[in-house]
Amino acid sequence: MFCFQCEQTAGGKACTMAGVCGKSALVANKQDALTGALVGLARAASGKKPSRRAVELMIDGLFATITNVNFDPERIDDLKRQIEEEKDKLGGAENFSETALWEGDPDIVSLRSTLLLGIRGMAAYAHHAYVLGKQDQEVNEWFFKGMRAIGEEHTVEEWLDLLMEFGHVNLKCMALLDEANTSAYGHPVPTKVSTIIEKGPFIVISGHDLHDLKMLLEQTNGKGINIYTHGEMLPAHGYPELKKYPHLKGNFGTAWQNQQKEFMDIPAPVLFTTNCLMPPKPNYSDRIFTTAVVGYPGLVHIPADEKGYKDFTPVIEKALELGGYPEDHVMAGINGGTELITGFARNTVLGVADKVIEAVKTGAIRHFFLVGGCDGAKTGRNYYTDFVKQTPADTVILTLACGKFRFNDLQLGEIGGLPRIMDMGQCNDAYSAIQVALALSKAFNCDVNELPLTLVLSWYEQKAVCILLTLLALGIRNIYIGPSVPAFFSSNVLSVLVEKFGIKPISTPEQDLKAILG
Ligand code: FS2
Ligand code: SF4
Repeated sequence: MFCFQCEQTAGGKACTMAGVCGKSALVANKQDALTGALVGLARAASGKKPSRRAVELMIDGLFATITNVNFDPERIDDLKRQIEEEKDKLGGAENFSETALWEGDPDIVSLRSTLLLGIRGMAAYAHHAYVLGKQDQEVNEWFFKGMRAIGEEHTVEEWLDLLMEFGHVNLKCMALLDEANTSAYGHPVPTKVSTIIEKGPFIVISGHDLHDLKMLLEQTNGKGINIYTHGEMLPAHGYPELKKYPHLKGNFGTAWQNQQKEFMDIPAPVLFTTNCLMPPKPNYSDRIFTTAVVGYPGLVHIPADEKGYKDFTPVIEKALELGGYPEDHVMAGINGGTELITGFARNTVLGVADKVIEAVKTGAIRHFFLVGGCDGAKTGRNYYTDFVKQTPADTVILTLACGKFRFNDLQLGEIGGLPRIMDMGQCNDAYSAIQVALALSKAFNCDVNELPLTLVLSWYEQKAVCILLTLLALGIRNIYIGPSVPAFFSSNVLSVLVEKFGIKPISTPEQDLKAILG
């Protein structure tokens, strides 16, 4: 096996024996073969219109290879079989050799991998949008174009052009998902979220898929079962059409890497709608359920029927059987806080744009930081907690994705009635952050790079890759990135990124804050 797609890759280089994430060599090799088959599907579709099924298989095949999504060799085989069926319907084509994916000149491997990993990330967003009935032709076509490109030779310049083109397409895909989520559930509003788990039966729902949450809320309505979000599902509390359910009670635990500790002997089932699933420990594995493209051998999987409906009865029965905690159970955040606040997506922030602009003009707000991205297990990630703690009182922290659990329970006070930490949502809500930045640059009549705004990003998996490529394609410079530089950036590719875009690996909070604030 060879896999270097995530931040925790072995030795900071590559997993070659087994994945640090728990992915076996068998599954890694099958995922490579699946990727080769997706290139084959893209080749077969060249000059033709792929069916809706072919598009969805392209998306789901890519999504299934994202870190911490699918560990089940049989499910990967089954996906590949279906993809090849669709490929044959399109007249057939040769698959790309799976070993060729990671072989060749180190710079070319780096560029090809960056594109492939970005496309995998975008597939997750396209999946969430299509289950809500939203597709975009340009985005769909680009999956095929991009996967064909993966199987071809290109010069360094051509690869860089492809990466920038992809960045723009991913912005479209994030816009599509934003449209899908907000048209289905309304625009998020600021919402306080409790971390106290009330006594009685409950279900924990993890991952990013709001449609799955909605179906679960409907099926548990009036049944005496409370629903708690976990990880990236936290921002769901801000959506009017989801928060209206009184049994959507609060949030359970922190970010994904703590699940093996937090789920220990949990008296409730946990439903994983997407990443980040870790191999479950025996003391709770009977309580983990998967759905959509998530998979792990031995876990109960809830499939969708032809119309996309899912019957969550096994999860509901498990919740009633386990019964929940006998008394209210407090699950404080990393810093001891028991109340979180979310819902500061673009509509809310732009709704108070006048206030924000005024605060900048009067100097009440000196600087904005977007401290966002993935969480992970590395100790170096304390950087993000310390960074936020050390930001001066006249600065605002916008955040998104699961990295926020490092600091979202801190009480940092307010500026002019606005909290100093504003949770904009999930990783895909980077779209909201981009819209806010563009609106501010318009209001101040300056380039985005001239705004008093610095992006301090943490990465872990491939959605961070697609977002980074979008930011670069938009010309956003001087992004801080950590906790480490991706293993798939060769030293030459990294040099280009540093030179062209001013990308900066994080150092220490003290040093970086000093450099940013002068
Ligand atoms: Fe966190 Fe994991 Fe959101 Fe990533 S829950 S690292 O998938 O996409 O962010
Ligand atoms: Fe290793 Fe990450 Fe790949 Fe898992 S996803 S095998 S941890 S590089």
